Amino acid sequence: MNKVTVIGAGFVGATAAQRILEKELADVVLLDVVEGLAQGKALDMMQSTSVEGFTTNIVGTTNYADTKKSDIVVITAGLARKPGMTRDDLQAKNAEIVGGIVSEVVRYSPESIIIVVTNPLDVMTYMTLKKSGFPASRVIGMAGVLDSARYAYFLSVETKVPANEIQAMVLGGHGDLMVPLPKYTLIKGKPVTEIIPAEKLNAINVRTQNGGVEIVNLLKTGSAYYAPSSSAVAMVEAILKDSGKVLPCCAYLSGEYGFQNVYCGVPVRLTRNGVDKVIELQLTPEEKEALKRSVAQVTEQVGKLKI
Ligand code: TXD
Repeated sequence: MNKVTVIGAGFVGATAAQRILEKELADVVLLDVVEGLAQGKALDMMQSTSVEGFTTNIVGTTNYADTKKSDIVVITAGLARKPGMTRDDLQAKNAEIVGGIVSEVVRYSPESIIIVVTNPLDVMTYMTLKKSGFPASRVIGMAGVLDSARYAYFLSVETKVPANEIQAMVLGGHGDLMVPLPKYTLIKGKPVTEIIPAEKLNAINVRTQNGGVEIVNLLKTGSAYYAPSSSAVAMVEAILKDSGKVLPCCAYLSGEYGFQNVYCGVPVRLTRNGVDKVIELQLTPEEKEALKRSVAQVTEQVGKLKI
């Protein structure tokens, strides 16, 4: 059986653990610093086995020894964004948290693939690469699947086409400057630009860019976790099943799209080894410019890291 460790037993971590269990993708180790939190949630999930019928197992712990030899480690630990708090406010605190976690992951699961979820996503993923010393193929961030899923949902509401028949594509950093790509977004195989008038489409693009904030403002405390956990688990599934599926992920660029030494949301082919290939789409000059702005923002934030 595959083994996936989820670090952080908060909203995203616990929901991701539940989805992995119920899909029977792997046995799960759920780890949190708060004594009893991961243990309690794991016990609760195990008590649902006879009802749900899954055969996978979950252990809750505060001890990294239990995470030994994980195939994948999903890092969700950190502070969540509160209303009025920007992603940037989170950076210093979460860098400290994620930095500490990465040392333990390297120690106990040196062959693992790390999926970073903690915000600010692109910066945390870059830091994880540098701290772990892992090859870039084994350090991936989750953002693009979520941003594209949000885009697909908004487009489905507009067109009344079920979201699972919409192939949405959003690139760039996981921030206000992310880049929805209408040309590569297909509704029943047709580019969305041929279906939705430009003005309406623009409004949907903007709503997608603010997708996280909209939910933070509604919830008042905490941030989104159902779609984020689904998105992280989609990456886990593609990797464990060696599917070769192309998903938009936060991946390391070494020349692709004209960028070097930076993490950015791009389509990647996922296999059992992690990122098998970065897929380069043909972008319009405007999209290229938007991607450049998004990457510049990430690079600026990375510059503030103490690594
Ligand atoms: O698209 C994306 N990448 C994101 C990112 C979508 C949604 C949420 N995103 C970010 O994930 C969010 O901004 C946060 O940085 C993380 C986790 O969000 P979540 O909503 O799960 O936050 P919680 O519920 O506060 O859970 C965080 C848990 C909590 O239980 C803490 O006790 C724990 O992290 N924590 C730790 N666990 C282990 N080790 C350490 N050091 C640690 N510090 C805190």
